[in-house]
Amino acid sequence: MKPVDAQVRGCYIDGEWVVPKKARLIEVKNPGDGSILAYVPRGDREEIDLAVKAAKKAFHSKEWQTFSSYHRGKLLYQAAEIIRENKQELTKLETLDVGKPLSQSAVDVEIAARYFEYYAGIADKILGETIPVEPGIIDYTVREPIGIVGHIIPWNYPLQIAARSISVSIATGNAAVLKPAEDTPLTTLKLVEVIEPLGLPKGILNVVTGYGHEAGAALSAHPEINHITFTGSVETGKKVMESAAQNIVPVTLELGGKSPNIVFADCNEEQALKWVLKSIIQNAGQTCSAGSRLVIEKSIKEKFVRKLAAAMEKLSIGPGMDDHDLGPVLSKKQFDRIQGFIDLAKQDGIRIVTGGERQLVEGCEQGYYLQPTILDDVPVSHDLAQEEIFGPVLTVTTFETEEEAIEMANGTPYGLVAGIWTENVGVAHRVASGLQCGQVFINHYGAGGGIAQPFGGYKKSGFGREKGLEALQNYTQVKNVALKY
Ligand code: TXE
Repeated sequence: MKPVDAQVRGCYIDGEWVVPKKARLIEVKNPGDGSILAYVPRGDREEIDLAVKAAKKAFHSKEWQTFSSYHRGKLLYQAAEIIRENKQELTKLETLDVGKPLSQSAVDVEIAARYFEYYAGIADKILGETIPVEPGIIDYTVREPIGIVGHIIPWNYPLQIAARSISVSIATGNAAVLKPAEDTPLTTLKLVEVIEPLGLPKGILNVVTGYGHEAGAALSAHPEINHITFTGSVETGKKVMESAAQNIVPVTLELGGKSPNIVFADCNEEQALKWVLKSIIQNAGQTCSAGSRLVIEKSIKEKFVRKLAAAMEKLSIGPGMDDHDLGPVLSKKQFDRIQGFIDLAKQDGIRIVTGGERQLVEGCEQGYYLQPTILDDVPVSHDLAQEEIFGPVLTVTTFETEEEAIEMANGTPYGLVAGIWTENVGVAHRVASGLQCGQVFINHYGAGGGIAQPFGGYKKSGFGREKGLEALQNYTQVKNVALKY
């Protein structure tokens, strides 16, 4: 695989690939074996400013203002086709950059293409309303683009989130500036490279690579952006919100979770086992919606956890390029963070049912591989049951009544996703209604594929919704027009 050549590619600003004059570079590493994949520019305030100014000029240009919604949609459909034509290369690049198994990266590429198709179809269906205020007045609303949207992208699903950001921004008629995560910028750059020939007006789409505290901070504090979308940690989300507040810029924040799978004794055990497992090992647990807490009815806990542990012990661990069940975690920083939580479990005498150790993989000594881990009977208030671990680590807590299950599920600062496992429809809907979170799956985890379903958090998981039609609220603003005749 030929790495992205930073000397040639650099940042994408105003329709040009530019390497900043200072040419300070960031090493991009392969989490699988620690090797260097590429170098990208360490953009900061200066490059962000150039990108925002280019976006602003492009947004107000006659070319963009007269670019019909039909043509925006058509271009997005073509982008989806191009993504599929480049599926192999994007898949490999995502695996090299993030570490996830090839089969999971292939799904990410398909989802990226589908975001473009979904929002392509919407481009010419962003409707206003007429409002019957009083006789002699015609009153209507127009949903207009918000302007320049800044997107701060995380490292765990970089291609999917870049595709979502670009497709919805363009569909709604905005201009975009993307800041990929410093660890995983390669598929965002590749995506922009492959769709470049479609001929978007210069400056409508820009990418500045760089560190969060430099390029990311400069983007969220820029006075000329009109909206910012951020996916990442609560701590960084607060900083983004504070900066945006200085300029009265609205933000959409997706800040992760501590999502429970609530398993009742009458569940379909086979399905529950399958999805509880999948939801914690997907992308080595580095997923905002990971099912990281098993909240289970006491009477079936022992048997269920035993079977779950047996299934975990059968999983293969190794480089994403060999498509194992579990790849490495992203970096030493992430590994140390997860290991810190496992050490805490040991220190506090919490039973480790399985896992809990680093997995050495031959030939990949510089990669950070972790055994999938189950921590039993974790008290609800313990840090392990409260904080996002962001690794393949599942905590187990038991309940005896439905009310207790709801209370436990809601008992963290987060509120992103929850799974409910029961054959009783009444219980399923009562529990769903009692949950304080943005998305509930019943007898599945991830049903529906995500693209058309609004996604976002309650409580500290953030606010605003990405995906689906709901996302259009963030990317448009409403103008009311009244005419007296
Ligand atoms: O996140 P950061 P990190 C959680 C997860 C993980 C923890 C730390 O628990 O273990 O966060 O990961 C940019 N102004 N999630 O340190 O810092 C940064 O460059 C503006 C959950 O990687 O939030 C990157 O592009 N931007 C999660 C993005 O923010 C800044 C996904 C995310 O980085 C910035 C990722 C600043 N001051 C981590 N500092 C999810 N919700 O899925 C950094 N960034």
